[in-house]
Amino acid sequence: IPPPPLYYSPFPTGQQNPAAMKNQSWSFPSNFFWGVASAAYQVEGAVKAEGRGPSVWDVFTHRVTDFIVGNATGDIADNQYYLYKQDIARIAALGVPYYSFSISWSRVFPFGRGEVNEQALLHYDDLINTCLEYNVQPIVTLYHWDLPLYLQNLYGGWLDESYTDIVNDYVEYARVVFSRYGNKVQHWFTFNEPIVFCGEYPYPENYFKATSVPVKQQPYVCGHNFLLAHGQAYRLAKSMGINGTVSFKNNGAYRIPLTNSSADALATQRAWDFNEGWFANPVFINGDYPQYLKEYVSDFLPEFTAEQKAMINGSADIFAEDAYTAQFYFAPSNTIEACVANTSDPLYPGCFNTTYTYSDQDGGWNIGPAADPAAPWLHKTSDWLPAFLHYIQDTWKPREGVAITEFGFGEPFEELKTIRADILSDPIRSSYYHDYLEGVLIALSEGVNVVGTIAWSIFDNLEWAEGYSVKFGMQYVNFTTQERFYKASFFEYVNMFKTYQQGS
Ligand code: LGS
Repeated sequence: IPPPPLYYSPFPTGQQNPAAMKNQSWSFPSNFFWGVASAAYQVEGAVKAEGRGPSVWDVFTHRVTDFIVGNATGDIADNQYYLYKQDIARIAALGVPYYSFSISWSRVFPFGRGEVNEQALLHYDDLINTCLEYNVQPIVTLYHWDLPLYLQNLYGGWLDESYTDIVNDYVEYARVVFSRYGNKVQHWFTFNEPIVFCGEYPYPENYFKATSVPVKQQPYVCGHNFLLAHGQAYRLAKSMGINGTVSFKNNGAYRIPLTNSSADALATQRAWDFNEGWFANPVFINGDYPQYLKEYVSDFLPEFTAEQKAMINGSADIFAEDAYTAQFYFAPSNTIEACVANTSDPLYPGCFNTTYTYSDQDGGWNIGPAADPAAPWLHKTSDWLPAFLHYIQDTWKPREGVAITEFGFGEPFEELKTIRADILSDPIRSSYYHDYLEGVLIALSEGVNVVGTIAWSIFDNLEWAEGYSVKFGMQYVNFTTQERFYKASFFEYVNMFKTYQQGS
């Protein structure tokens, strides 16, 4: 276990006393949950260990050519399947109270359905119990994109047009996990970022069973299955009386009209509908898809029965948003009528255009919009984040508040300097976390019910199609030796809570 943390500041004078910098009118409530995150395929490794079955990501990484930067795989990744005890000890040593991770479905059910693999459950028993022994509360996501390969080939996975097989298999998996850990987990997430696994990753025909669903329709079939599976899992959890909140992780960006024209306002509203609203309106408003989805892609949208609407409506306790950044929106130059027909991208049907403005000092990753001629007031994350949190609360009115379940800073060419034996400096990520949490504090002071923040990520890991080329970690990992090193941003993150959380 490493030594107790010191305070490291990204700010010019170097180490500072956080108390001296404290804004007295800000605070995190005492029950605010905060921690760090990972996901099974990105960190576990051990892909053939103890009866794990393959997932679609084993195919993406091993079979699909030119898809993953550097032909990287998750075969070993951070080897967390074996190193979890030290990993939990390292976060506990910094006083991190929550660890958010996902469970691998194809470990628990190597074929996605059928026999449960008890060895996998013994592993997760120990992972969860180790967290609890260290006083780190586990937060569990059931599905972070690693679909058991067998189900992809059996009925097309999330493209299952019966809308029953995939839903039933998922809900059965959820039942096994809920009944094993229901009383040990304070926050459950059924799914991570449906828009990503439904829209962003292709299922190349050569590698999976061919599907009869046309490409343009695929995201909407997948999204429909997601909503049914999520809703049923939520109802199941409640009927089992499990402890803890149950929600799904939605994702996106704060969407800002580029100008104050009504065309840009409309384009921005369409973007909300095609992104967060696609899933949030059914779950938080009325059990049904938002207006612009119905208007523009009605041909692709399956319908819910009245019973299904009632089941989906209200099926989340908190609104969980993975919120990294903001985007400007402007009206497309083509006519709105043509926007669906004109595009080959099924997910973003040309009904709005987007632009990011980056602060480019870091080599490309956006750390929040830099000043844009259209919005000269916007310089950093804390300028837009409170508005985003207000927007979520006002639009979707979650019963138990809003949580930011991922935020973080990805660095493509990360150069780290040693500042102490075990600590490396990453000043841009440090100021990202500092500034972002100031945005959360401002929102709290303005009355938004923000209930938690989870930083992505516990350490560098397999960044999906980017392989190991983009680093999001608050710890650096030497992938040859599997040694971990804290980055200074981790201390910045922790110290914001030491400074501002009531009772800390
Ligand atoms: O590792 C993933 C992280 C990294 O950044 C994680 O598995 C996902 O759940 C999540 O999508 N993650 C993520 N999202 C950032 C999206 C930022 C959008 C801005 C893109 C600008 C070019």
